[in-house]
Amino acid sequence: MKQMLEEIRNAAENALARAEGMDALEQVRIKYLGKKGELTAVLKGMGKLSKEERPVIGALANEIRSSLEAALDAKKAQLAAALEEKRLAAEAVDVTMPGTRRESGKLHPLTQVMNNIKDTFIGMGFTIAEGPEVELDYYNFEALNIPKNHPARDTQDTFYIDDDVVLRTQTSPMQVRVMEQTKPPIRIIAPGRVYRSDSVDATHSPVFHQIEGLVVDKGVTMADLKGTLETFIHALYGNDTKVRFRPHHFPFTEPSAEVDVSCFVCGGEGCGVCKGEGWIEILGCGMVHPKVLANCGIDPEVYSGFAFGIGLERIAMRKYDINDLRLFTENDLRFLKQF
Ligand code: 2NM
Repeated sequence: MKQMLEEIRNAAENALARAEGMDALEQVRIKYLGKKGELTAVLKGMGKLSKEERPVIGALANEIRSSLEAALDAKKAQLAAALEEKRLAAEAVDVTMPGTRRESGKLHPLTQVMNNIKDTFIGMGFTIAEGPEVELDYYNFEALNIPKNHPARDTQDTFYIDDDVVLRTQTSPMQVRVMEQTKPPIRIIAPGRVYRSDSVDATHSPVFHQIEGLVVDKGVTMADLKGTLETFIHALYGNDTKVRFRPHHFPFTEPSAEVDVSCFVCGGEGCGVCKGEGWIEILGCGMVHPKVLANCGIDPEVYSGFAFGIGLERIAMRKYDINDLRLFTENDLRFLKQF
């Protein structure tokens, strides 16, 4: 009996040593210490032993049981520690590894130029007025002193939704809306998309962008117009840029002018960019026509104002030396990444 017990101990210890995982360990426990286990079976047979033998064998059996239980617990703890170590190693993060770089996008060149121009005018105390791109004929033409028979109204030039509704051909209808609703002083810019019925080529597009400005107050003169636009142009092209006002005609301003800047490529000498002129046209402007003020409920005997219109695409094309309008809308990353 004693020998049997020692054999069980040996077999159990060997099995324990060989057990490689929690499942194997549990199998060992069941095999030797379980209800139907080998050690349990021996203990169950104790009844057949003599009075003298019983306590000796009993004590030995109990000693083996607790020693096996202890060994089992120790092995269990060892296995658990090994498993934990493995898990931690698998989860380890190498903080010295380079990260995966997320490429950031950037603003479209037209948006960048638009933001620059807006900032310049905001710096001069202007606020931004935005409004509908689908406009009433009244706001786009009639209120701006563009009569029914004016060539700008031809279906060749304007997109009509119906007889009274058009896609705005300029952002000035927004200025009419502001003048109708606001008592002067008014100092706004109206940036946004405008539409003309043009075919697409390098310099024409049926959709483009304008920034129009409007100032209305008592005593506003052409000198204010010139000072404001010179400040804007110097911010855009540098303080050395010369500015020239050339008489022109717009139905909504009187007098009207076009503004040229000294060529920023040759400085006025004459080159390919300015076509030998030394000057480049960049915007149109004028004193708001008294009829337009009156149409908007502003008394032209009390108030006067100036207005101007800037084509965004043209400015951006000059700034970045872009020779084809279509590049702005083709979404070619090779183009867009340059700005
Ligand atoms: C231009 C040129 C000159 C202009 C006029 C007005 C308004 F609403 F006040 F009458 N807004 N914008 C204007 C004047 C626009 O664009 C080349």
